[in-house]
Amino acid sequence: MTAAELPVGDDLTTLESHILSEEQRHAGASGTFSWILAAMTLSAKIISSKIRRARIEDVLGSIGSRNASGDDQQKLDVIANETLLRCLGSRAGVALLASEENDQPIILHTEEDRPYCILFDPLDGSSNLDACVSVGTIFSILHHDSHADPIETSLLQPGTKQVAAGYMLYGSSCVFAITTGSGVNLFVLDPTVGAFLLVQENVRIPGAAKSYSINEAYRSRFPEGYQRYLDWAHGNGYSSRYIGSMVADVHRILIKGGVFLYPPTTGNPDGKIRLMYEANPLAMIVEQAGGKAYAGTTPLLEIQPKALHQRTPVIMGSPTEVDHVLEHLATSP
Ligand code: AHM
Ligand code: MG
Repeated sequence: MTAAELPVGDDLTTLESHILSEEQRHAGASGTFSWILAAMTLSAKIISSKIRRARIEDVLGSIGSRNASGDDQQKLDVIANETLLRCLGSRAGVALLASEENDQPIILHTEEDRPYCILFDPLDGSSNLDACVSVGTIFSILHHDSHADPIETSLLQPGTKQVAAGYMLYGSSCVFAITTGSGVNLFVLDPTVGAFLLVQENVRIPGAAKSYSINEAYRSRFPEGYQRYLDWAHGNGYSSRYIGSMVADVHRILIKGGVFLYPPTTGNPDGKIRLMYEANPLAMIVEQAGGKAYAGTTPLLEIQPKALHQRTPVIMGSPTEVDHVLEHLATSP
């Protein structure tokens, strides 16, 4: 009798089993991380299904109030935020939760055996929801410093300290991108079985692509270096793509290459993007895929945060494309 061969195609792996097998490679791992990721995937499935039924359930549109960052809150911002808080709030190992939608962080536990803090933007790009444009959840995981005093200061760590980061993109398919510091893996939700399946390991961002992503309507309010970069790009055959959901724009750049920019403007000298909830996690993903991320001329992940909701200028994407922007910033006053 001859041995049977595996059926055609590669092994099928879910996000949960992938994380479990990664954890088993670390001696002494407690499994806490897997529990947290299971909460993230559950949140993603709930939020994804809410978005798909939003028009039917009449949960589109604004609720008429503003969040901690001063943005108009959508009904689905609140639903996504509550879903994440409910899924993560009871997980072992989580000390602190911080959301772009909440003024203050939530202190879950103060015991020493709570090793993680989780920060998230529940629904990035939510102002586009009424038009059925892709939106996403962005998250960042940090080690908790149980000696931090007051305890909330444990959250104020630079992006270089992130243990893991990722996003769930609710687009034509529901994608889960994650890094734990050794490359980026991509999973897609198979709605027929309710599981995120691994579709690509160790994603690499294209080294160059003649494409930029910026709200060019604000051009006259950008510092001179950004305006000169845009002139240079116009003269060099670049095309422009701007979805207006950073998570979707950055995902497109991860797959197809290019550069995402949200510069300072005369009205907002620090730009619009939130450092802790949007810029840091997406920068970790981009860098882990071989790209670069800067805040002006400073490496983005090295910024020491001073406040939870602080904003930062952003340049991230393919290494060659980020370099072109930096060259123009370096030669401008
Ligand atoms: P949000 O978190 O309130 O949705 O705001 C952030 C979003 C980003 O996703 C996007 O890149 C940016 O705002 C778009 O801003 P603008 O309309 O100024 O171009
Ligand atoms: Mg956002």
